[in-house]
Amino acid sequence: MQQYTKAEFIKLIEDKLRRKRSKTMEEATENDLYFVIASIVQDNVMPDWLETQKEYTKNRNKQVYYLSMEFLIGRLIESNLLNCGLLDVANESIQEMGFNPDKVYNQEHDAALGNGGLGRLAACFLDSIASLGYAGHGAGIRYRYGLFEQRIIHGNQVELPDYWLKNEYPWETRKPDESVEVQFGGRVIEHTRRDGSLEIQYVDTDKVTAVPYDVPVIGYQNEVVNTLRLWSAEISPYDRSIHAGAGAQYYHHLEHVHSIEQISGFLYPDDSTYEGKELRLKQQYFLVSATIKNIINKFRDDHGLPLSKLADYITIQINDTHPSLGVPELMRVLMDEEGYPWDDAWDVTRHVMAYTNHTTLSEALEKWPEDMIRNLLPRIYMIIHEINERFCIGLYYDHEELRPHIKDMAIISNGQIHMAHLAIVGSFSVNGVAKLHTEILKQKEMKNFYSLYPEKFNNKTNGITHRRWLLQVNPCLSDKITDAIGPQWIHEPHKLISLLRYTNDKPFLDDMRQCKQHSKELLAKYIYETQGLKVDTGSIFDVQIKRLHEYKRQLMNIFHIIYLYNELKDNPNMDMTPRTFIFAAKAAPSYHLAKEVIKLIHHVASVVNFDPDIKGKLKVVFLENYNVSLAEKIIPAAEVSEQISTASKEASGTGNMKMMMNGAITCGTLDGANIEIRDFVGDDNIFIFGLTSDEVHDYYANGGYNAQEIYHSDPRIKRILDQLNGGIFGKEEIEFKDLFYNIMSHNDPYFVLKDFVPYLETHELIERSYRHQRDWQRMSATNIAHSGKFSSDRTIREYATGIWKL
Ligand code: CR6
Repeated sequence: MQQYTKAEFIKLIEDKLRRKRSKTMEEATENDLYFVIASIVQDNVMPDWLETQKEYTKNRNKQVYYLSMEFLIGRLIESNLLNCGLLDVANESIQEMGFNPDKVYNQEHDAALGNGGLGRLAACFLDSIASLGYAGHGAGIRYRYGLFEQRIIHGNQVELPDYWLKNEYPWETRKPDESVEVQFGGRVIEHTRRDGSLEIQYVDTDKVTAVPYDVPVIGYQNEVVNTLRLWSAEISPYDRSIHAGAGAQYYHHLEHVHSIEQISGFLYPDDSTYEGKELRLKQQYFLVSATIKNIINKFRDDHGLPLSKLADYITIQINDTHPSLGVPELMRVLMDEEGYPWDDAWDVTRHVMAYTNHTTLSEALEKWPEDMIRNLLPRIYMIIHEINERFCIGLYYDHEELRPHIKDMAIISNGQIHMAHLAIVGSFSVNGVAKLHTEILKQKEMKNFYSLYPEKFNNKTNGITHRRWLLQVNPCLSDKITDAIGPQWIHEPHKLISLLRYTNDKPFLDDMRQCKQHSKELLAKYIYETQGLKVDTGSIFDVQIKRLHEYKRQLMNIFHIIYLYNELKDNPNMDMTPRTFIFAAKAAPSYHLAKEVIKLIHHVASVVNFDPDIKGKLKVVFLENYNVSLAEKIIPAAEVSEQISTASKEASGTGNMKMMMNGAITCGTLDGANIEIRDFVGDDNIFIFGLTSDEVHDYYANGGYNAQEIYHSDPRIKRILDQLNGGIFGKEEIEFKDLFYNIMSHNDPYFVLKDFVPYLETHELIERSYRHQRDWQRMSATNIAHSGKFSSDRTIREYATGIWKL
């Protein structure tokens, strides 16, 4: 990748400004600068992008396609500059021109094509795949509207559409020549040919054109550029010509165009719950059908080999069950379009597809009504039906021990299609995303499948790209690390472990502390600028940022804040290190209880932050519109990382890894990847509390525990709940009866009260530990040292060697 001096770079900016924006330097705005710098980067990567693709074809590399309904890529400008080796020169040039680099980069609209962890994981994976030089690409949907923009009005979440494409998106290239057709609806006609084989025809289908938009995925200073291909749904040229007409016909035509464009219209704002909308099903099929056509066309062009060899060259990794229609779709193409008999097509399919499971929450395990698939995708339905028949018959005859379980394992049962079952049966690998999660899959949720296919199941603990989540977001800390242990950690993040030698090194610990202080000040400034609220930068910055969900238990966090408030009210002179509790979270628009929690946080903040008795010892901050860019501001400043899900519910978590990498100490339950963090850093460097996953399962098996009893026996807890229900936090028009009754009448399904006292005691320990700053910094350094294991480079190497065989 070409490198430049500052003078050369400024000259490039000047030229581009003139050509692309018809402006001189003097007239340029921040937005102009952003745009021209992005297009300089884009120009710069083009040769490497073409070269990388050529190389892959020439070397006949095996390629992986990461198929995902979500890619939460956030802004690309800084990470692209960083990966191209141009970040420093860009920063200096921007400054020289009298602008602030952050403000220029902030001009890029966050691309929020994802809900949360699963989408962000996909983005981190792409970064690692390219940075490690693997031949791997992303395939997703170019939603015109990403995840909604959150506004808070009087403490309530309000959703606004996120029209991220309102300005030109400089990173994408439209490739109309590579468009493919996707068909919905219609009827299937079967003819028996003379030789007895079956010919399948589809008639009266709705045809949609899938147009690809390619975004480069730039490896870290290695000249590798892979592709994230995002598909957009458009009306087919054929439809455009035959339906054009006058009068009513014209309006029908417009409606038809609209219904097609809806397919890539918006991202479902749902996280971990199953949203049974037909449009969502259309989106899923649109993604898999377009991608599989594209893969097959390219495979033909590149290799000229028969498709029976597909699995030697291609793996399709399906990100959760959302793209699991890839299984019947590949079968369909192989049989109906390529003439392969069932057994051969099945053999290819089962060796191409690999499935990652990201949740065991039953409400999030996708099931589609049989009728919906039958109507929308008649041929796909026939194939799923046949897969199911053959699977169940095979179980019956070949696995007597599983006979009693056939109805639980079937792909189609009770009028529903179980997508996880389809994904397991149709792929060669099934992986969970953290050790505990994979164990739960094997021993509980997918126990029968595990006994049938033990060889398919494996674990790949999640990871995060340390390039974005340390190098880019925390330059101060990154520099200090490099000063201490040299720059090798950037290429080999496991080398961060050398920091263990510095856990008693005063100068290093001082440096680290200074960086944290600097990040806290930047965040405090942002809080002040956005909310007018002053926070004490000497207080403990305690952070919980993630989607709002009952199982993540933001409610327990806010209960603890109420508890501290009550303690301070009773005893205003109580000796306590000041605390700033920082939240950011979006709730699914129709998730009532989650929205109530947001309202409660705001309500508590409005009382606590302004009560003079508290003497500034407690502050509660809720930052609006959580997204990747906001996370980048908060994470470097975090000191306590709240990872407090009900054990067994959080498959992995990735925020836990990001905060650990920036020196925060985890306060968490034994859930998801917290367990592995604990295993690496040791009990002394993490604050663990609460029920274990086995205990939670035992309670569920025995009908839960008795929440009422805790309420009546612990006055601290009773006081908090009463304050919500008619007391100071729930008076008159503001009341939180639903939250109250969910605990009291529905028996606290996420064990908030059950874990509350251990949580509170853990926080007392945290507060005491923070007083010993040297020890705290030692813990912090130990966490950073071990965080290299949670780089997505490690995860991707495991996928590449264990599953993809690249
Ligand atoms: N919500 C898990 O809940 C995990 C990510 C990525 C999630 C979370 O624990 O870290 O996936 N699951 O593996 C789903 O989205 C279904 C998530 O982001």
